[in-house]
Amino acid sequence: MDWFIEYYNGSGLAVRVVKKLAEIEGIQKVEVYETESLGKMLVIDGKIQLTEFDEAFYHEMLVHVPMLSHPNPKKVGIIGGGDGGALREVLKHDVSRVVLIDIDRNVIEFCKKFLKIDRGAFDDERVEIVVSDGKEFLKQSEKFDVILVDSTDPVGVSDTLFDREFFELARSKCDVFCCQSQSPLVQKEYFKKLLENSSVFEKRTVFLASVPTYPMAIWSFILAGNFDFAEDRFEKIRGKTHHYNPDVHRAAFALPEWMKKEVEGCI
Ligand code: SPD
Repeated sequence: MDWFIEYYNGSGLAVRVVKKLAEIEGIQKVEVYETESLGKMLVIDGKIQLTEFDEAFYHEMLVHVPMLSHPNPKKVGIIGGGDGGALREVLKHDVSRVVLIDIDRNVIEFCKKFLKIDRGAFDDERVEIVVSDGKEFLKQSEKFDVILVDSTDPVGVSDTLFDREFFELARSKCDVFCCQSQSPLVQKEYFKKLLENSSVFEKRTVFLASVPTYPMAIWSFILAGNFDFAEDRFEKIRGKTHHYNPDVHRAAFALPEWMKKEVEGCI
């Protein structure tokens, strides 16, 4: 058995792999592995995007925190998220239309075939899939109640989803916005760039989640726009989540001292 190792700044995570199930190289290198203890694992351009073991930790926080911070989300845009995990979670809500915009068709096709974490979400009649750059799509798109950004790291094809122009567009196209904002421990420069660029939203904040297979296991998200936690709406999804609940939602906004210092002056 081999080890898959993802390196960060002088440290990393080693995962024992049983076998590689598939690999394709197009605009990104996409790999799916069977691992010894974390289930299937999706890797894009050498970075772990998800494992079956902990993908719910990430996807449920990315989705349910903003979805329960909007009074009645019906139309949702997901930028990135070609693996279908965020899509699966959005469909647990009473939505009428979800548009998933991913730049890489290979990710969608591969995940549908080898990963299957969408659990049928790609075939739901409320869903439209668009293969496009997210920023270009937003320039001509309809308005959404909620926009979620489920991207890879901001190197390569995701780059355009991290600049100021993207945040300005997103602000004009939704009421509530949420993006993954990288590791606040080992990817500080990306995190700060996102904090700065998201300042185009009058109101925004940061929350955290533990995602064991992401760099240093602590992941950050930015929530922006006209958000307000409507806790009573949790009743509609009670029993359907693995990780998310209202206590976890509230706790996610409690920032440790070292992090408060990081965001000081930005929020
Ligand atoms: N380096 C890990 C970046 C992970 C953020 N995106 C994950 C996509 C999973 N849907």
